[in-house]
Amino acid sequence: MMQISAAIPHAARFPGGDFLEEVLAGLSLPQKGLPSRFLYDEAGSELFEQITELPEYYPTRTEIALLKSSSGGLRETVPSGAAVIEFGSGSSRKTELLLEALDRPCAYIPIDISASALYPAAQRIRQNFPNIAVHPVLGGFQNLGNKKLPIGRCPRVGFFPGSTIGNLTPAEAVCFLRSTRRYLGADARFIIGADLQKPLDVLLRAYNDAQGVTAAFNRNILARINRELDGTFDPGVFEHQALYNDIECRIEMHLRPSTPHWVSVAGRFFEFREGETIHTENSYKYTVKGFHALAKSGGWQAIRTWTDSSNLFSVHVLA
Ligand code: AVJ
Repeated sequence: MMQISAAIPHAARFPGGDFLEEVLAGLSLPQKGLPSRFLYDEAGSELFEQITELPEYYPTRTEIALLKSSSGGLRETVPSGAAVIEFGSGSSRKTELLLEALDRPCAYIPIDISASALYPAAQRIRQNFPNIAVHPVLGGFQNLGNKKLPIGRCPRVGFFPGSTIGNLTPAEAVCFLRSTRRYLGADARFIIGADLQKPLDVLLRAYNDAQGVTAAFNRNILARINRELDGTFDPGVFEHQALYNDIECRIEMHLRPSTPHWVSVAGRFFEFREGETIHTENSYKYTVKGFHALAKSGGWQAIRTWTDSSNLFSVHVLA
């Protein structure tokens, strides 16, 4: 059996690699787990868009309101003529607010793992902002390494909204922040949305919605494995679980078979014992202070922060 130390960060255990290898490795762990980016195939990206409109899911609408009300401040803190590089851009819904807030942005580089989300969004931005050069990059945002940016010497601003940073463990987030610092260069700005700690009932409702959209989003990864990797999961047997881990300050999504279960994936067998789950996603919740400390460990300094009046969500400009 593969021995994988819990001390090795998620990103190192699951480098670039293909879906098959990562699924086999993840299902071989003592706590079965799948990298959360695999939730976002075409169906998953579509389900996530539906989540953002649920009454219980406060992050999207709160962040949009914050981006609108902070537009003057965003313009002040980002140099004119900047290139916007968005990590995990998805449908690029919030980007338009940023592009409208900034002074004559020159380019937009959306980076996303889902082609079905990335290319139509890039096309929409091109149409709505004819003066901005749009260069979509298909791929994960975590291992950009030496990928060159096609934007010459304009000032750079990273954009990482939606609390996607909450999918990373703090150790991974620090690695990511350090690598974006190298990637974006000195004098860059980085605009990040981070979800905040709040009463448990609000958090739990946001990840266990009444209509079951989040449950469908979570289970979709099993259908994807069945389809793409010749898997035999019975998605109907798996319950969606979202719980708050108050030691790590994170929501965890799990899939839990309601009966003892075994499956095969690409000809390999995996057994689920009583109570065993697949851990599919983390969503870390920060305090403003905690997020500033994280940014500092990643080599950045928070120069502006906005929160809504109910303290649900925060938007930060890092320099
Ligand atoms: C896109 C990762 C920010 O963690 O809130 C929503 C994903 N998962 N409901 C989040 C998600 C379940 C979302 N992020």
